[in-house]
Amino acid sequence: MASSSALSRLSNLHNHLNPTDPLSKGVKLSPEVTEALSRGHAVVALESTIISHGMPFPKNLETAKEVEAIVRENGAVPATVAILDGIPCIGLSTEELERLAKLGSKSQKTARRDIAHVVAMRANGATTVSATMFFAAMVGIPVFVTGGIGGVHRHGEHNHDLGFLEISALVIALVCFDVFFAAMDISSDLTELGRTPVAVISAGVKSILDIPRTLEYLETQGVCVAAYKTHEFPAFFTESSGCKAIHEMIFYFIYLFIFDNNLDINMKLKLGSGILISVPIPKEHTTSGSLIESAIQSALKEARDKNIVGNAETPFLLARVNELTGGMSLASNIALVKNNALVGARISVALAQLRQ
Ligand code: PSU
Ligand code: MN
Repeated sequence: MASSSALSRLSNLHNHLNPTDPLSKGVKLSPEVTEALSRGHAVVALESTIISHGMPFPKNLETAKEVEAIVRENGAVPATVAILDGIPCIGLSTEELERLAKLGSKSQKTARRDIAHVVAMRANGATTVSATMFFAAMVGIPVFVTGGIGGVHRHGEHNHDLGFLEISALVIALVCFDVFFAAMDISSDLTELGRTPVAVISAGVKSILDIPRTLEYLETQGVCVAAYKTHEFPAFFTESSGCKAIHEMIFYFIYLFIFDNNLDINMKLKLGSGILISVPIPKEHTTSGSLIESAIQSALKEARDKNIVGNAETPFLLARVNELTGGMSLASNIALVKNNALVGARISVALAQLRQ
């Protein structure tokens, strides 16, 4: 039989999961987001790992505020998502945004798998793409803007159950040829796109990742991948990845997406999957491809030398690439996030008008 203290802890948790929540779903919506959703106005979800783990303070706060301002200027309401003191918040006040930006990596990077734990611990969690999509879908926000999504990490295909001979070959390869065999690390952003009907606007996938395999995996997950004004899938810092956007959806697709009500059809048919709309970085902010590539190679080598793996790898690589490019990659990152916010806000407004 459960002890009374265990029961009282459970009931505390129950109360904790039902804050002043109009939807009684264990989440707190800002008054502005509540009103916009109830009136059917455009709302754009924004993630918070990019604030806490993706950029240094105070640039992170400045960027988060500017991104929210761009969404507003273009007629939509921004809904930055984060878990504060264990409460999933959808739409942050300026004070909450500041708190999160200052917490930086002291907040827990929160993907889907981490949500329940962060809530139970009443901790502060910055949501990644997967967790932000989850909360956006829960409250009915169909459009979500980010910088870049996670993907399939490089060299994951070499992950086997190794026998003695294979291990010996691996050691020789490591020592003599500096060849690295990594764990099979596939971001939960990709599986979330396969199971959650939200349109995600991003600048594609960083080349710290294996882009062709990321696209293959998105196909496996049944995710519609579109590219904005181009046939090519962008590589975050650069416009080209050498890979085609799977459906070769060019500019007009955005309009098809809106006017054919692609997302609504997606929902009516209960496809259940998300849509990835990749927007290339504006030309004037492209970082030199070769500079980025050599910085990525050095950062990847450092990560494996220091044995930085799992969810620590992406933040480490982002920070190192920025240092190695003398801050150029951060400037590009900020520029592309703002551009994505502009595109996402417009899509969200058009979608809301269509639904009126
Ligand atoms: N890529 C970026 N910037 C980021 C991230 C990815 O260019 O800030 C963050 C996003 O929150 C993304 C997460 O959802 O990293 C993916 O982490 P992982 O690779 O551990 O799944
Ligand atoms: Mn991972």
